[in-house]
Amino acid sequence: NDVNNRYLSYDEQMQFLNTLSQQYPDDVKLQKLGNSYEGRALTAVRIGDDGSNKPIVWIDAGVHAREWISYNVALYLVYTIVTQPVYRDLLNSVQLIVVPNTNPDGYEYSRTNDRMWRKTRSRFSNSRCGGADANRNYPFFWGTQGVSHHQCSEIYCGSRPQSEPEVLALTNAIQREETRIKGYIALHSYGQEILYPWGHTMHTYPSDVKDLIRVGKAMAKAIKAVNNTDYNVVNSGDGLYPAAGASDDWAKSRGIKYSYTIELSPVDDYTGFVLPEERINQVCREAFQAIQVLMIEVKTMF
Ligand code: 0X9
Ligand code: ZN
Repeated sequence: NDVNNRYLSYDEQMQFLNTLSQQYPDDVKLQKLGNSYEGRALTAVRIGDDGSNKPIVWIDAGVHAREWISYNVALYLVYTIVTQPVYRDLLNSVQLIVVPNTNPDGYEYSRTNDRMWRKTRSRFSNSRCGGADANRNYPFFWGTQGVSHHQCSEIYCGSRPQSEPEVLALTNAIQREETRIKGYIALHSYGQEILYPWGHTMHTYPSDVKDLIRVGKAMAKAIKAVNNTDYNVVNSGDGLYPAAGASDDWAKSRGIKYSYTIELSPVDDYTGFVLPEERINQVCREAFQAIQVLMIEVKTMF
């Protein structure tokens, strides 16, 4: 398959998922969560959903359009866990929900017009600038720190929490099952970091931060075992920068215990967001190991 050696268009991504769900109808169920601003379907892939009450790990990717590697990591995860018989056991005790493309409008714009596009593609009347940073648009300490209220900014937080249809669809979908969701990862790039809450401000941590660090380090260790790549485990507010209205903080605020943002490869700003296609495969294999660690951690959480 293609997902580990080239970047796919949104249509190709959907095609890939459709084919997989036809080949594995019992294991791969596609669920439409809503539409993007420009009307593209936001699709969740439900894996190991056999109707029983299992803990859920929720993975979403590509809220920032230019972070292309995240889409491939999400699709590789879906493909690998479904096609490799060795993961059958795990899927019997944990359900995986993957939203491989949370910002399809932005992604297509990044592919065709502006490689460095980050935001959604929503339009505002009387403004020459469009789009909001969907990772500043979640309803938790919305609009407070590390955001801009100017429409032309790369970190414009939107006119109100959940102003972006993509964020509204995702928050609604997560809330429908939040009591069962024990792990959440937002896939981003770049930096090779596993970020844990809180990120809306500095020097502020959840009461169970020790658990978040412990599992974060286990994920980093699993990544390193693949090809000696280092990912640092850091608090997002202290180690990166405070930024309010991000999905990881919101997920944590809803009671999802293990909530992270992973900044995938590279670590250097030489290639930055423009990761060469030859490197897709390794990044996918590394992130897959980290996600497996999280699935194993939550499988007894009921
Ligand atoms: O700024 C972001 O949204 C993320 N970094 S990125 O370079 N991919 O844009 C980090 C978000 C970390 N989480 C919180 N600050 N809550
Ligand atoms: Zn990002």
